Amino acid sequence: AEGGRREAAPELADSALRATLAELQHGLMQPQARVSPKFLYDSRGCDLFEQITRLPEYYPTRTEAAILADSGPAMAEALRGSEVLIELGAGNCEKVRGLCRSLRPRHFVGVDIAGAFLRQSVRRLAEEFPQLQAHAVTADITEPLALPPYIPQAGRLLFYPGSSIGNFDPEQAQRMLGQMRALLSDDGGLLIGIDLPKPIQWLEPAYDDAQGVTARFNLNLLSHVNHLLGSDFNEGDWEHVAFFNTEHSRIEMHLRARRPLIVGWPQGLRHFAAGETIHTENSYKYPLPDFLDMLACAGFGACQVWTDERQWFAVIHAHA
Ligand code: AVJ
Repeated sequence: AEGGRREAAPELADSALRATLAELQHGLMQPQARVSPKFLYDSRGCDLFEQITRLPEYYPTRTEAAILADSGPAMAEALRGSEVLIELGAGNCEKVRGLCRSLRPRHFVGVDIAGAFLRQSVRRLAEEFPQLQAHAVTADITEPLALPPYIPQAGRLLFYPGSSIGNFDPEQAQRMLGQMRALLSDDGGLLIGIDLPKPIQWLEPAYDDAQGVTARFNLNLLSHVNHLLGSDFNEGDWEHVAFFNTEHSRIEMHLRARRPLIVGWPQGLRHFAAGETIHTENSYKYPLPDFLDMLACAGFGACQVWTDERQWFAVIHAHA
């Protein structure tokens, strides 16, 4: 399609925009084209992800919520003294409410790449918990994270729920766990949710639901990329694909070209053959022992694990 090219995202700062454009272009020009899953989360993407968490097929959110609710008192005991609750990828700040109630921390820090959405959620949380000093930090948590100097060092609990760590390949996940450990002094800890391996008949529908919400979520990435890059992707030219890659123990999401396509943007273009894909997301399902090894390698100490009766999902507290 011609004539659809716009100026690239004018609201981003120059250097951030240059880095984003370089990253997008580089991924799109690879033999197996790819776009990072972080580009799924523009404001429409955040709304669609919230809808996904309520789908009957999407078990992770409600399974984790049930674990957090059912293990409440035992968990609160294990997490005693956590004065500074820091949620990575906080999004709508929905999951942290229970912890705010049971732990009564003095500070909450929400960290997320989607700044405007985050600030709104943090504002709502602050209204609900008037004693809480609530802060919003807009950051890409894959980058080494520096927290503002007014966040106390002692008594930090990092909260990384939702199996978001599953989006990263094992090497990067290992690196990120190391970065998390580096944010903590010896009295700190990490509370992390991970999705566990299970039969494909449950895994695949969770990422390819009957109502097509996940398909819209995946396709929306193209509109976000158009906005950032000034490209001329048409959602209608692409099809949502999700499957479990057994060898790597991960769900893969792709967008598949329905016909031969030429996609252009101000600095380049790419031909796609019919059936060629853009890889948009991995969602790793780590066996629990493997993940506990990764925590130990990152320098974490004793771990306590809570899970559901089917062992579909685990919430792990790792001491610094
Ligand atoms: C937010 C990364 C945990 O991998 O399950 C949901 C994202 N992608 N449906 C996941 C997602 C498609 C989700 N995480």
